[in-house]
Amino acid sequence: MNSRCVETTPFAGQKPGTSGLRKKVSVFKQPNYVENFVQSIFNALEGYGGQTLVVGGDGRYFNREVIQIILKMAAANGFGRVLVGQGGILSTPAASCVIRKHKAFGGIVLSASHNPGGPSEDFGLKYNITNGGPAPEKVTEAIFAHTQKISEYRIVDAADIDLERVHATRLGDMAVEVIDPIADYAALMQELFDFDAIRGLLASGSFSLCFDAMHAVTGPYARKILEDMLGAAGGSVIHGEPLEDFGGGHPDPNLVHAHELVERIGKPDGPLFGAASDGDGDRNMIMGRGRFVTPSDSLAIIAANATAAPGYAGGLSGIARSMPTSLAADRVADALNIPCFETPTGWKFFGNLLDAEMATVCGEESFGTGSNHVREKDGLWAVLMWLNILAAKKMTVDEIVRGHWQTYGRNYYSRHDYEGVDSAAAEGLMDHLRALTGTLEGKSLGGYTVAFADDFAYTDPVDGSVSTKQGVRIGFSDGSRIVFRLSGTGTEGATLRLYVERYEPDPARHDLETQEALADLIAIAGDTAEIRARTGRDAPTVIT
Ligand code: G16
Repeated sequence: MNSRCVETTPFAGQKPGTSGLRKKVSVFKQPNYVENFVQSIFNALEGYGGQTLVVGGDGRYFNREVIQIILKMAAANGFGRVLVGQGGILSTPAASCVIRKHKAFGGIVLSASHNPGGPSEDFGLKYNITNGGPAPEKVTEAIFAHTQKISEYRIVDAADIDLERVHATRLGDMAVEVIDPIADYAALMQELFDFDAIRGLLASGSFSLCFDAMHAVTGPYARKILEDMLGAAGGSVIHGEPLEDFGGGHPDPNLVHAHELVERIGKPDGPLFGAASDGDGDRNMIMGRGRFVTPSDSLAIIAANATAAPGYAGGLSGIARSMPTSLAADRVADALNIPCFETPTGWKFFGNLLDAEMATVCGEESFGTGSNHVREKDGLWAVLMWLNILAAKKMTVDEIVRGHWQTYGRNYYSRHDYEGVDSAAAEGLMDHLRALTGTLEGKSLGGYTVAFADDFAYTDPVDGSVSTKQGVRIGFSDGSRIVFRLSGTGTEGATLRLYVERYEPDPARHDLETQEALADLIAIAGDTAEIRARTGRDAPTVIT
């Protein structure tokens, strides 16, 4: 088989963001664009000769074509074996599971997560390391450095591999195994959770669930695990067929985009439990009848009740949350007398803590929860954890949430996104806030006293690496916080994220409407950051 070196020149802007390289499909489709980035990944790695690479994606438009390119380049670069999901499919947590289980050198995951798919929408590509987790910053920086000086890439001339059936074949000297994308993941879930108890809950007749797969990758996983293995009624999984454009929808599991689920659960005879996941299956939204569970509360509640699941019966070593995630998990950690780590946004920052067994469960406000079972956040894992807790406690979602607030107090929490803002204006707003941080401490803003204000920086407790400029936080003396940062996953202009949180210990005040409860702080945030003047926006595009 002929292996060729192809001359190429660098593309500007192949810099991985919060989670890999995400761009419009039209950008990825430029000749050599994918090849340059994949070769730069390989150039940044050492010691992979003869080793195993895992490849799969969320099935979005362009997934199959890119997989064929990666297979041919992996063969030309000397990998010994590639495991690729049938149909080119692997959910992000399943890819992490396969990398770990088969002791692969690493993996390439194709996804733009919750961003829409299709010829005029988004595509993404990221590298995961041996522990199954997203490459840390030192690796992504090395990849970026290679993209800026690349002059050639290597590829074999060969026919495309048949991805549609599970089988083993070869590409030159490299073995290719097209694997069942669900089997390893489903087996892991069975080890972690009490499937008998969940089966009993689902068979009880008084319980019903609806899982919205949003025409994304989780559909086949959810059908297999929830319907086939656990006995949920046929049709419990909706939008279960993965489509290249997600049916034209926005595969982001929140109250805005998972509106059909929200409508179903709002009906008097609707399901008792509802959940949704995103394009690549790592995010989740949890609902019960009459109750939306914020991702921050979900993390805290999972941490407080995890021992109900056999895989966590021995207790947790610690909890980790991203900085903008609410402080609800910190209160659980205090009660359990375990540490709670505050990391920058991005699942990659949890990897070292999990590897060092300093944390067992992790979560982010951006609808991500997970544990040490893989090194990605995991949507179905969160759903199964909730079902396991519901089965063990024999309570409704609403009862569990209220009970949690009674014990720990409630952290009212909301995120306001201003999408598609002019990039220079957004950077200007952040610079303005950074300049203010040194001047705010002790001052009163709208009646709230500033306890601290800073630009969040993180020193990894395991390897000592430092990440700066991770978002501006303003904390008040009553425990309330406002946080500002720019998204690292958008593909058009800038997205300003404002995170607002207020702590309320008094159960008599746990039933306020969230935006009302936070109204003062939202106004303070708008004034302090000069959002209207600097962005020209009167209101956020999405509120979660
Ligand atoms: C990615 C990261 C998450 C992060 C999220 C939002 O999620 O893996 O850790 O919280 O982006 O990031 P940003 O606020 O920078 O847009 P996903 O699901 O998009 O891979």
